[in-house]
Amino acid sequence: MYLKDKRILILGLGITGISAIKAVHQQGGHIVIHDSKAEEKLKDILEEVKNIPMTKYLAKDDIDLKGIDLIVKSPGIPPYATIVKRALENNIEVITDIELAYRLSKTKNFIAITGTNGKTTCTTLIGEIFKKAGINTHVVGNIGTGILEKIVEEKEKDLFVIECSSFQLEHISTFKPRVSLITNITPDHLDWHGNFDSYKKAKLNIMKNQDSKDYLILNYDDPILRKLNSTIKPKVIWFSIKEELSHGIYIKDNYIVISYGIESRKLMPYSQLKILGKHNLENALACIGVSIAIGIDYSIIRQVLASFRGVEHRIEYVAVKNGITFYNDSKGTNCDASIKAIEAVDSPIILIAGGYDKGSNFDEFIKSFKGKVKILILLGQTKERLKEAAINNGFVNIYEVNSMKKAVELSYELGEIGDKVLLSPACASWDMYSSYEVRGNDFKDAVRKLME
Ligand code: UMA
Repeated sequence: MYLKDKRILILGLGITGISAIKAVHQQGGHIVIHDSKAEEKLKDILEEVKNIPMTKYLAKDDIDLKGIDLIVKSPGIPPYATIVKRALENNIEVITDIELAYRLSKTKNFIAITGTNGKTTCTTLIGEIFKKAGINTHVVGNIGTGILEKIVEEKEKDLFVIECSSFQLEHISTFKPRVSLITNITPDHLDWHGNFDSYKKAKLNIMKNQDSKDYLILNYDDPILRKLNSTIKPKVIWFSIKEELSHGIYIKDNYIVISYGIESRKLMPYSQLKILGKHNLENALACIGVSIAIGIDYSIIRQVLASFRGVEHRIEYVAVKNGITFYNDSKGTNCDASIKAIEAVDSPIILIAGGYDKGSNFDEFIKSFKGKVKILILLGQTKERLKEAAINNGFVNIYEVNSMKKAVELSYELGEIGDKVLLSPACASWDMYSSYEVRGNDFKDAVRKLME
C-alpha cells in the first residue's frame, strides 16, 4: 500500500481533512492533523473519525515536521501559510486531495472540470449524462464531496467526475485526467493566488500531465484558452457559441451542431434546453464535448440536456409574491459569474450583492448593469468598495443593510410588479457565512418568511 507506515500530516479539518484521514488510515499510514481551530470547535467533525488513532496539533503552530513523509493540504489553506512554507523549506512534499486520490486510485478513471465559472453546472450535468448512460459515476471535488471519501470505496468500473478548484490544482504533480474541461478563465481568488498569472497557471495545471491519448475540452470564445492552441498535448475538442467551427461543437440556425471526425450532425435545437442564459448554453456545449470524448450515445446526451433543470444556488427560482420574483444566485461568488446572472435574468432587477473581500475590481460588474439593474442593495465586507465603484460608474440608487433578512425585506418594500430580485453577490460568502450554500439558504429562508 502506497502509504503503509508513512507519516502523513493533514492540514485542515473540513470536508477534505476528514476524507483524507479515512483514506490514509485505510492505507495503513500514521496520521498527524493540524487545524487553526481549537479541539472544542472541531468536536462534531472529529466525532466522525474518533476511532482512528492520530496525533493532533489543534490551534497550535509548533508542529514537529521531523519524520513527516507527505503533507495533504486542505484547499482553503493558502500557499503562504507558515506551515506550508516551513514544509517546503524542509523539502516535504505538499499535495491536495485530488493528487492523493489519483495516486491511490486503481483505475485512474478521472474526468476533471475547472474554469472560473460554470464548473459546478458542468460537473453536475456531466454526472447526470454518465449516470443515464449506465456508468457507475461519482460526482466529487469542489462541488462538495471530497474525492477521497469515494476513493476508499472505489470499484473496478467506477468513474470520477471531479470539479477542481484552482486551490486544488495548485498542488498537484502526477494528477492526469482522461478528459479535462476548462470552461473559461477570468480573474478570481486573487488574494489567495497573489496575482492573475498564478491563478491562471493553477487552472492550466489540469492538463499538464495529459498526453495524446487524453482529451481536453476548451472554450473557443475565451481569449486565454484560444491562445493555447499550439502548446497542447492532449486531443482538443473546442466549443463555441459565437463561431462555426470546422472541428468542434457550435450553434448554427438555432441548432447545437457537432462537427467531429468526418461527420457534422445537428444534435438538437438549443431552445429545448431548460437552463437559462448564454453561459448555460456554453456549459451545455462543454458537457457535450466531454460526453463525446467518452463515447456516450447522442440520444442519451440529448435526453439529459432536454431535462436538466440546473443546480441549486445558480440563478435558482425561489418564489413570487405580488408580482415580484426572487432568484437565488449565491454561487455568484465573483464578478464574472454575477455578470452572467444579470445577463440571464429579465429586467428590471433589484440586485442584492456584496460579501467577502478577495480584492476584485468591481468596475466591469457595475458596467454590466446597463439599465437592467434599477436598485442595488449591498451587504457584507465589500459594501463600501462596491458603493464607491457604483458611484464612480454613475450608478447611485444604492441601499446598504446589515443582514440578508433586511436585504430581502427591503427589496420587497422597494419592488414593483414585474421586478426580479436577484441575490448574486459577486463575492465569496466567507465574511458572513461558512459557504455560499449557507448564504443561499439564508436568502431562501428570508424569502419564505416573507411569503408567510
Ligand atoms: N484552516 C486552517 N488554516 C487555514 C485555513 C483553514 O486550519 O489557513 C482550516 C479551517 O479551520 C477548517 C478547514 O481548514 O477547519 C477547512 O478547510 P477548507 O477551507 O479547505 O474547506 P473544506 O471543508 O475542506 O472544503 C474544501 C473546499 N473549500 C475551499 O476550497 C475553501 C470546498 O469548496 C469543497 O467543496 C470541499 O473542499 C470538497 O472538495 C468550497 C469553496 O468555496 C465550496 N470553494 C472555492 C470556490 O468554489 O470558489 C474554491
